[in-house]
Amino acid sequence: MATIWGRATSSNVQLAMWGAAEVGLDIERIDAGGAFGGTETEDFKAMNPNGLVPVLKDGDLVLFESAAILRYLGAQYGSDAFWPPKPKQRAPLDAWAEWTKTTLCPVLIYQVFWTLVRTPKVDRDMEALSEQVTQLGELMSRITPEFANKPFLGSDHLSFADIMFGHTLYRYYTLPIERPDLPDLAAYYDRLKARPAYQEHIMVDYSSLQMG
Ligand SMILES: N[C@@H](CCC(=O)N[C@@H](CS)C(=O)NCC(=O)O)C(=O)O
Repeated sequence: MATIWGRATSSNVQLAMWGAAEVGLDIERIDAGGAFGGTETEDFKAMNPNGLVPVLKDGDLVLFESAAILRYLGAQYGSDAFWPPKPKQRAPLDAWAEWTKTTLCPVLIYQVFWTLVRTPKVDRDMEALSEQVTQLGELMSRITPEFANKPFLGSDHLSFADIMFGHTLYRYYTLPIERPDLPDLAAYYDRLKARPAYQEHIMVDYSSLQMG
């Protein structure tokens, strides 16, 4: 059985766990990070010198970085739909996966979510937040045409790109922010919410992270 270290409230852990579930990998999760600690030990640092979660152990392979973990799971265990073997089919999906990690997540997670959840009310920069929320809506509008004619991200079937992008939507739709009206995106989110693995690994209550 493979193992992932990381607390269930971490979005990066969530995407690794959801990916593992969708490729059918039998996996156990060990709480680490946040209030659970355990990431500063020598043993943990030997697995991830950054002292961050998630970390995957699969046989003799130990891997950190959630995106690398997801791509490994896809390549090693995914179906041809989840991880298209032809680079020319996979690369356009990977473009949106990479965009999610490098363009969307910095705004959604490290700005908006961080301000509204992980920052005490008195310290929140509401002016900056307003601009970030507008930017976030623009980014979501940018990817939404991908769902106009396909049920999943650029595909008729769920792929690794849906794991990378789709995991962000639970936070996007549950944060108390204004959102542009994007029916195709909302319908896609409904399709994800119907999946048991999404319910189990992504729709995780994050109120324990909330600062007053
Ligand atoms: N780029 C890394 C970022 C990992 C990361 O920042 N993990 C956070 C949780 S989302 C963490 O370990 N924070 C410290 C902690 O939870 O103790 C990845 O995608 O895996």
